[in-house]
Amino acid sequence: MEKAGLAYIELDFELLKLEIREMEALILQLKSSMNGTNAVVETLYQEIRNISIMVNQLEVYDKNNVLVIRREIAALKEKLEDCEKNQMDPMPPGSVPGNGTCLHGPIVDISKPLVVQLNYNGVSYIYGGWGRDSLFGADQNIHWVSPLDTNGRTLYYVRTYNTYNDLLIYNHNLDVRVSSGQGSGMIMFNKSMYFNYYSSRDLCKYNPQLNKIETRITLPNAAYNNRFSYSSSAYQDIDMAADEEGLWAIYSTEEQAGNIVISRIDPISLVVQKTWITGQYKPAASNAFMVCGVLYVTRTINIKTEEIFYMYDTKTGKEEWFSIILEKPKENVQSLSYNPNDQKLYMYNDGLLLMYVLTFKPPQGGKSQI
Ligand SMILES: [Ca+2]
Repeated sequence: MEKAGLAYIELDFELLKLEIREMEALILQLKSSMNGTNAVVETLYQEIRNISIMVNQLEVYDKNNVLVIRREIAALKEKLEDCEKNQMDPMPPGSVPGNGTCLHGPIVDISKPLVVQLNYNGVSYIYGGWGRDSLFGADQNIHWVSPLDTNGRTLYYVRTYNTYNDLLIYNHNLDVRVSSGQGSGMIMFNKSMYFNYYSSRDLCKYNPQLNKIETRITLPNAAYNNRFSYSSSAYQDIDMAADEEGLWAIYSTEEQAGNIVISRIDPISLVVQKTWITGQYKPAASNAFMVCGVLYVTRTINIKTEEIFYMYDTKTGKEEWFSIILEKPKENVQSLSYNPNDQKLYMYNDGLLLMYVLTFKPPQGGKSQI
């Protein structure tokens, strides 16, 4: 499916619409053949409707994103085919739905860290971030690494690699100089880097291909300049995050007395769409990330151990305290981000690039939602 998707060079929205209409017909057929409702089919139905809306919007606003849509359509088609094959039991009991879906429960476990490599600048560059494109459906071959200046504050460079193997042998594709970001809260989303602009409460959308800031806008009331950063990383007042539901900013304000504030951000305009207030003091946390609209917060236990200890669900407004332990080879967590494409966490740990695999609670305590 992927190869077929990539072969579409020209924008052919009529063909895309035709494919979506075919998928809609198939999913309706599947729905009517089921006895009662089925969570997988219902979600697929919703996803197909969403992509139909997205295609119409893209046709008007952003034709360059057709490849992302093609990948999503390819992924949806595969899911549809799986659904057809397993019509009687699309999700066996105890299984956890795949990447990009939010049918599962919260995080219940985390792997040991995979130490991918030391950042390309070496051991002195202990601050920074890294990862892959966190837009669901984005090209996952591209890897980005962004060590901050040794002052622990200034973001000057973002490096990208075309493949994981290129990353491993430091065979880089592109170095761009950003003028300038602040802190290690940067993230790549739909090929752009999003970060806090230097010495301001502004958010930036930076296009590495064009080497320019495309959008810069103030994040209203956000504290900045190391006012409410995390416990082990300075100047990360604004921590950008992405999950299955889009782009987020994790930060704080004077009004909330340093407690974590979450805002959902429009990826094009950077305008705040909605804001949630949590009861967790940000400087007491070491970092945070979003999964399926749920904020997860970490804190330091000791120099070898972190703990995911707090979650806040933006759908219900409920917060919860719990404990999942993370091992770390070095003392300080400089950045921690989730990628909905592989359901992994990416950590920049005093210059080391680490990866963790998350395990989620199966839906409804391990039973299929048939
Ligand atoms: Ca983070």
